[in-house]
Amino acid sequence: MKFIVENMKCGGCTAAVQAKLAALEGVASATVDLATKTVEISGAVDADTVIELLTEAGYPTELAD
Ligand SMILES: [Cu+2]
Repeated sequence: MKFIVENMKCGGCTAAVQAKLAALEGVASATVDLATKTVEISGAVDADTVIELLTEAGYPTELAD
């Protein structure tokens, strides 16, 4: 699953997003790309759960493609 995550502006942001996702049950791996503001997630996790988690953390998120 690929997401577009707004508001990621520096390494601190990507680290925060990465940490949020790592703590989320069902996430096998999460790759955060600052340049393209995208996050690629694999694992058994619901897209809406990811969107809600990151949006509430201050990073408005939507599903890519
Ligand atoms: Cu930042």
